[in-house]
Amino acid sequence: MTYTLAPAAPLAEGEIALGKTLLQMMVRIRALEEGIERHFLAGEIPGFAHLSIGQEAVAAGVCAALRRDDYIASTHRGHGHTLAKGAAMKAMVAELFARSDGMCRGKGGSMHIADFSIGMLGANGVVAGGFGLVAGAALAARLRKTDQVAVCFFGDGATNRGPFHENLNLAAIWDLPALFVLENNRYASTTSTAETMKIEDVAIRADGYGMPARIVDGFDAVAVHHAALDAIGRARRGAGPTFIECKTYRVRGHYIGDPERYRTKDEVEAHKSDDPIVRLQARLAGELSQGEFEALWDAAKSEFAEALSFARASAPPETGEAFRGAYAGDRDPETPHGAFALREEASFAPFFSDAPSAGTGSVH
Ligand SMILES: Cc1ncc(C[n+]2csc(CCOP(=O)(O)OP(=O)(O)O)c2C)c(N)n1
Ligand SMILES: [Mg+2]
Repeated sequence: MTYTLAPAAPLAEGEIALGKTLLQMMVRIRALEEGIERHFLAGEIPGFAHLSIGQEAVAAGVCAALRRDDYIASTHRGHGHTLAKGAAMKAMVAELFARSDGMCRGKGGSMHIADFSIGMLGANGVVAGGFGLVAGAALAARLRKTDQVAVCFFGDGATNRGPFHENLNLAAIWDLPALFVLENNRYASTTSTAETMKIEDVAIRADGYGMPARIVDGFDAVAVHHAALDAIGRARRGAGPTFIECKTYRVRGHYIGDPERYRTKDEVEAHKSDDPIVRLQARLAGELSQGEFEALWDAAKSEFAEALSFARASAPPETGEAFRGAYAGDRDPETPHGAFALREEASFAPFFSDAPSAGTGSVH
């Protein structure tokens, strides 16, 4: 099977408002990540941080097609997905600063940030770690008979790992309400996909599982959004999962501080004109003045500045916080062993109505 990449169409008249919304989200993501970059380099953010600069159209386009109660699972490069799913920037920045007012009370950081209240199941330090979460969330939605949809964001590198194949197959045979969104930025850390795959379009892998796939221009937020809307509508109707390959490029290094010895400056430079913000601004030209565009930026920068003050004013977590949330159920951080007792007492409803009761909650 072959897939073609549809060229970007001019914005239809009815798409102006959508275009502005997507542009605003991409500007917020960019302002957040440029801020993260500055303060990481200043030594204020511990751990690692991976930026999605250049790839914002995917997060903005897909998440604008989702409801608050839909689910997403993200990657190690998840700031854009998290913000676009509806997270508060100040809770995100405080989390990256490892502070008690952070989204995960300072224990998750950039790579393990999560907010279940908005269906954000987590960024993930494990490459391909999101597939099982998404298949599970989609199966849960089906069994609970809700019409929620679960979206998995992942990179090209993740498609060479086992969980990709196992979960695509499961999602396909069970017609799960899932969407698999590949951000093909042509690199997995320092390795070009040309060295790890014999194929140009990863989308053909979906065909092996009987799952429909599409390839979209991942720099075009509107095109990504339309592809996501179709796929999400399909999933909600019970028609099963879809695979979307977004052709994109990461303009920054793999992580902040990456010396980038595996690609040339010219290659990166050549992609600058693909910038999804520049491209959408150009397409909105007659409808968005330079002043309005600058106002979008000013608002996003002020939002980051407020988030920064919030993070700096927040205290580091207490030591006992380390035990909170480690096991299912609520627990007293002073008596972490109580968590095991809670687990033994818990009894969960079986997954399938004809399955025997799981009793203690262990389902084999
Ligand atoms: C299971 C596993 N193997 C290796 C790593 C180290 N690692 C972190 S990011 C990364 C590259 C992932 O590439 P891709 O999936 O294309 O995502 P991208 O970084 O391009 O967004 C690797 C190999 C890891 N975190 N987890
Ligand atoms: Mg990649």
